[in-house]
Amino acid sequence: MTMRTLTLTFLLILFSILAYALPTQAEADMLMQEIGQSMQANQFSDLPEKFERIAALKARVPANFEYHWGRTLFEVKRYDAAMAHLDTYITRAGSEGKYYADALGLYTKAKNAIALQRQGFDCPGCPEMIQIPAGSFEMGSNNELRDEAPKHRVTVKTFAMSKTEITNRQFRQFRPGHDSGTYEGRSLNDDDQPVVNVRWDDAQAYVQWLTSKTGQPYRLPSEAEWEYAARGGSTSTWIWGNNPHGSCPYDNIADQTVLAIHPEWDSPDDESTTVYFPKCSDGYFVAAPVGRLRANAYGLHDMTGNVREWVEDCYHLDYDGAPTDGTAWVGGNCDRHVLRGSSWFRSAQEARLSARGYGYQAKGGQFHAGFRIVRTAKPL
Ligand SMILES: [Ca+2]
Ligand SMILES: [Ca+2]
Repeated sequence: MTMRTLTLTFLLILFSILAYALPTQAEADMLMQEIGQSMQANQFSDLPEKFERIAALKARVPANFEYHWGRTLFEVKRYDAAMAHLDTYITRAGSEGKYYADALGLYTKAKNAIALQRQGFDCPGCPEMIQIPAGSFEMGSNNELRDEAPKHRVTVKTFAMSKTEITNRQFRQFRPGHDSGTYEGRSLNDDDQPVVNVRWDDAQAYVQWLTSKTGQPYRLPSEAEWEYAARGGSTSTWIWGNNPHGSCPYDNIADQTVLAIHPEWDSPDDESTTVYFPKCSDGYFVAAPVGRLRANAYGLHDMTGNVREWVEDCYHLDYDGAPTDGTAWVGGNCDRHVLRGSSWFRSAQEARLSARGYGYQAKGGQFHAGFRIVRTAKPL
């Protein structure tokens, strides 16, 4: 082979490499530029796939590439992946690296966020969430109350539910001026009492706010999810069993504590058909701080007591045609939304696990009704 042929062959190979390499580098540079602009505008959601593309191109990248990748993943709350890239940056750049201290700080924050998530929190101050396993159950009852019938089998996917009702403290992170009010001079407004005087759409606004704050898909529970979670596998009438007078360890409802203050509210004649006041004292006249009484089998507190709880569903007169897949029933006339559980102001009859109630959107909030939240399950 002559020198001339060798040179030509060399040039040919070089051009082939350049022809291949230049567009690759050009694409990487373009992506890098886009990433820089988005980061300056604090917009991170589209960036992880751009970093992945650049990595796949195997193009030349700036020294701080791994740091920016890690920071982006941190911002979109993919903490495990963020830690991996920050770790790579810290190892490669060492203490001389421009972002060394920042990377260490973010690494620690990501680690703490993961630990918090494992304990059931999506952010400091967020409601504690409990993972509810998937399963199926018999929803409703075939008693004399039409709206609980027909009893029907419902299958529910796994989800996470707040351990307690949403508190005034939690709600006021969203709406600082919210006032839950008083009842007969007693405060309903303490930080750890459940938020009340909220309309169904206030509850919706809260879950939307929490979703945007955390990036997690929060929502109100469907009525089926609520009853499934409240039962925790129980088929008894009440979470505490079948004796109406056993409520006090579990539920703050209207009982002897209330009658001691308002004996005139007693209605013994009605007890044959409707249980109003269990013969025990839970110690609370108005709303108790959440989580004070015994939890159910899933670790949820105050499901059927303390305050009534908004769920996603519109109120229908019975379960004829209700979904059986655990989703909310939202069609039809939706002037009323379902409220579940009894409250400090209501009876043991309404604390039955199958009992249903409702509230009118147009009539505003109630002084003994709040809500709790769920989020679609995610692997932790
Ligand atoms: Ca009570
Ligand atoms: Ca409740």
